[in-house]
Amino acid sequence: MNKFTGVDYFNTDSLLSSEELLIRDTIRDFVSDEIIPIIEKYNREGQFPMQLIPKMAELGLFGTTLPQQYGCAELNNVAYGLIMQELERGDSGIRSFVSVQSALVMYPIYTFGSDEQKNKWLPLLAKGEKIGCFGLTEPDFGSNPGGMITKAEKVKDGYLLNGAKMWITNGTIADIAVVWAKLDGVVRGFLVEKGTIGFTAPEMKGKHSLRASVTSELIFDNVLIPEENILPQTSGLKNALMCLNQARYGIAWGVVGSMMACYDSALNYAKTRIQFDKPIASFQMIQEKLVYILTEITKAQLMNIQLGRLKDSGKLKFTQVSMAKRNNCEKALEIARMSREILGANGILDEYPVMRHAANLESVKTYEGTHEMHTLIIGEDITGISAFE
Ligand code: TGC
Ligand code: FAD
Repeated sequence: MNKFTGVDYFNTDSLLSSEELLIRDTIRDFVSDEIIPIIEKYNREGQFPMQLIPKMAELGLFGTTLPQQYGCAELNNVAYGLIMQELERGDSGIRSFVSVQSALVMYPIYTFGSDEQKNKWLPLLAKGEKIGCFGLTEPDFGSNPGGMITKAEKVKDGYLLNGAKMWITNGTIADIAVVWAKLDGVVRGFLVEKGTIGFTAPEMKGKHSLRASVTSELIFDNVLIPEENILPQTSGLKNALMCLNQARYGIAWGVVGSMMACYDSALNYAKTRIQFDKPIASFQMIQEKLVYILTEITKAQLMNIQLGRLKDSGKLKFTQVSMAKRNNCEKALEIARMSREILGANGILDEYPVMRHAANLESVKTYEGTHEMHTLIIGEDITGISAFE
């Protein structure tokens, strides 16, 4: 197979610094050498490749933008985005693992945690010696997390936690769960450690999507959380939503990796597949699809770079993140389906990555806020009128 050299019709590389390019290329090689050769097997078996965790830690992929004092790489947000893009070219499940560890576990501990919590957990999470998960969604509250019924009650030695979370990435393999629950009606964040009495995290089975990622329920049955495990700076749903911004930002970049993988596969296939005595790439309707795909990749790349520069300058609005997440996930799924069409019957085989990406992207379009939720978030921003209810 030819070495993947990227997709860059508008020379967007010229908008990146030499350090950003070096980081991108390092992760690109890691994905080509260590993820792509094994991912179909793990996807088929419904397993997460745990052996990648120390290698990803060594590459500085956990908590990438956080300070070096915690053992993190302290890179800028564009570099972080490029890392997400390259990982998702391998598989959305691998990018999900890194997203959750970085954006949904290390970020809230760093932003809302005490010094003790930061010093204890961040270095271990950066080294991949501990794995985290993030519990917001409940069986009956997905798009509307503010309705959550998981509840914490103040008791003598800490807090008693009761309730359940569902669809939690990494739940079963996590050492620490960042769990959102209502305390006296106010949403607060809690660190729930594996092995705490009354806490279980069974894996959810039967997924057709994100098969190389662990998805779990979290069940809390009178779980006693020690006083030192509440995230002290949390005081409302807004804090959980701030974490989502970090993860949605990574997804907006990540799905461009899926787009590139599908485009690369479809273009190579179209140039070599002969029908009616010609390569199918010579037919106008195939070319139209390839041009559409490349145009959407280019638009997403340009959007992401500006998104990243805004984030690095501290000017990014969460509604702008919603626009990028909404657009790029929708286009990535469309591109995966179109690429599958170009590959004809071969497109359904796991010899090619497109069907796996298409299946994964169904989840990616849904989690971190569905397409409809992001439409309503942007709609509210531009009209001043909430259409949620
Ligand atoms: P609402 O009244 O709109 O907002 C409450 C307060 O929060 C503010 N806000 C945000 N702040 C920062 N970032 C954001 N993204 C924010 N969105 C809203 C808002 O301005 C308000 O502030 P204030 O000062 O006025 O109080 O809240 P609502 O209860 O009406 O809910 C609407 C909302 C935004 C929650 C809903 O639209 C939404 O986003 N639903 C989607 C839920 C979601 O995305 N869940 C994700 C779960 S985690 C996950 O999926 C991980 S996937 C992991 C993987 O990669 O594998
Ligand atoms: P629902 O909220 O029930 O929505 C169903 C449909 O109704 C959707 O199409 C939705 O857009 C639409 N809808 C809802 N309300 C409205 C409205 N007002 N107007 C118009 N349409 C509406 N959550 C976590 O907390 N942590 C995780 O780590 C995590 N990982 C996940 C991993 C996977 C593989 C998946 C699939 C999900 C994960 N989630 C996680 C959960 C995810 O965030 C939710 O699935 C998502 O927020 C949507 O919630 P829901 O599935 O309950 O759909």
